[in-house]
Amino acid sequence: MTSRTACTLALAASAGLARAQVVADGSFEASGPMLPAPGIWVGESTHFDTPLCDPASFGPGLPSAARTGQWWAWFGGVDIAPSSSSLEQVVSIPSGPASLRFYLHADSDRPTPTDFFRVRIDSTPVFTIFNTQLGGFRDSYIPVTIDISAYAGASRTLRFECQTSGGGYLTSFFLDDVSIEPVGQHPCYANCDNSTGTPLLTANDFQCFITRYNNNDPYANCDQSTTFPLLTPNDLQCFVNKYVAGCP
Ligand SMILES: [Ca+2]
Repeated sequence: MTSRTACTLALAASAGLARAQVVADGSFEASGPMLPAPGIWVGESTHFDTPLCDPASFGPGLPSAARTGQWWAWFGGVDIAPSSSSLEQVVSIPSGPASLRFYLHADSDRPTPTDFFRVRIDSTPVFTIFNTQLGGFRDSYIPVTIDISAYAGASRTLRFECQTSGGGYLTSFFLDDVSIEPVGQHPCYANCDNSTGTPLLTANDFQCFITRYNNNDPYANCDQSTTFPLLTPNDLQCFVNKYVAGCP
């Protein structure tokens, strides 16, 4: 092992530890610079070394960018031939309710639903989106939150995968900021600011909700909707209802 490789591995390890998260290197900043060697994320791609990229990898004219940092994952992006690509890592999900969260941005000029982006836990698909379902994902990164409580309390393989069919049509899915978070940090949902005083619910909770809504925080998906956009005026009404109902 060369000293440079050892240094890179040490940096990657410290980056993972610093975050202390279930998903290591969720922003791909540690794995990207390790190319073409496998990093914390293990990637496969039909036409490239890996789905991971940064601006220096592809030069000018990129259709997207990292949501945070310099690195993100670009699935698809080939119009002359079919493509298949994936990224995966083994995660140890603590017991209890848990959510998988990631940010997705996408584009496609294909009129038929043949290209898709899919998330699997072990072999089970937990999220699939086809190129004809992109909606607001075309405009910017949008957070996606998936209840993965059924997979908690064990080591699982978290896998993102994509298949596109080429033929002159271009479909791209861009991924960044993957995390797995415990659910239930808010024992009483309406107590957005996690205050402990009396009264428990105050105007601060409204302000807190609005701020998190504007930041596209999955917390603000009060009605637990799964269609896009995830955050709608229904969520504000939902929050008001929970606020009025009070906390036990
Ligand atoms: Ca990133």
